[in-house]
Amino acid sequence: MKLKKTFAAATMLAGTMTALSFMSAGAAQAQGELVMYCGVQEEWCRAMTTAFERETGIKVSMTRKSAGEVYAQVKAEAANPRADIWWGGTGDPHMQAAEEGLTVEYKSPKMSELQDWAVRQWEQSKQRTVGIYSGALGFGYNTDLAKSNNIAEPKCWADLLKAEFKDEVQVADPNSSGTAYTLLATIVQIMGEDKGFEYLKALHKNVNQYTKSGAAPAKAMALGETTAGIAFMHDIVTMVVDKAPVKVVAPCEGTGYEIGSMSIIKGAKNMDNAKKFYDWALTADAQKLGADAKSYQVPSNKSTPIPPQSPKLSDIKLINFDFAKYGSSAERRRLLSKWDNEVKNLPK
Ligand code: S7P
Repeated sequence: MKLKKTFAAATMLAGTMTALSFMSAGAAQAQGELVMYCGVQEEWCRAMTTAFERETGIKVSMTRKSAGEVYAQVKAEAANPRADIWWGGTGDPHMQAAEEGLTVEYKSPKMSELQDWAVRQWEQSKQRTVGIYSGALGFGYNTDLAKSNNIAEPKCWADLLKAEFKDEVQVADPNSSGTAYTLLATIVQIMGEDKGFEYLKALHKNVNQYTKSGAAPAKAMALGETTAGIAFMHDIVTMVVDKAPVKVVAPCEGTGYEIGSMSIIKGAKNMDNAKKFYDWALTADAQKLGADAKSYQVPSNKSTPIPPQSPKLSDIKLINFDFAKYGSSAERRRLLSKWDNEVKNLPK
């Protein structure tokens, strides 16, 4: 009987201790994790993940997706968010998420270290997204293919409409890709909406594939799968650095650019860690990791050296891109659905 009681007490104590240790393991786990949605190239996403884990001991669970896809996922998960931080990708879906209350205000102590354009992005989004890098849109062409097909060097957006580029231009779908949405907004701003859509319809005739990711056309060009590809110029430079027979073009009519952004997800389960990552990602040292991963955007921290390979923004004819308008929820939805209805499914 006594033995039975002692056994019962011991079992209860063991049960309580197991429960306590399980709870504290749970708490320690919650303190030590961060779920990141990452919008840049996989190599840079992984470099950021590894460096942050090493510096803080916080375990990062990272998923790489294109900008429009991350936005769609964050929106779908709004009632029970899975991610804590959304790092990278073009600014427009970050702006849309900010307007729709999917992300939260945050003022990092690192704000004073940032370029004006990065701070402007933060101000325009009511402190819900911040600029982490910038880069210009352009296109490139495979010099070997152009030579063997007798195609003259394209220099302007208009050149991509020429008959010799029939089925030889690749670009992403603006619904999934921030790069392709930047193209859509750029063309509309340069040409006006009516002429801009005429241009996109004519371009459609020469497009061989609308890819999901914005950098895919740069990779396809490098592999000789398409003669021309529209992408951010820095993504094409990565191919050149890897010795692909590819030339980068800054279009003669002028071009748009991006402010790659970072936002904290509303309802983040690891809010403190999201803020820790946010502050760290704005430091000069963290921003150096981009160039190490062959990503040649212009960093937003004023003390991070601009990689020598980065296309020089001051040498490119940049348009006065209206980030507030083209990042607004209504305008983004309107333009995307117009592109779906009037361009995407046009017969060739
Ligand atoms: O590859 C880097 C980069 O171009 O990717 C981001 C952008 O969202 C493009 O990816 P998607 O078009 O697939 O969304 C850019 O912000 C970044 O410079």
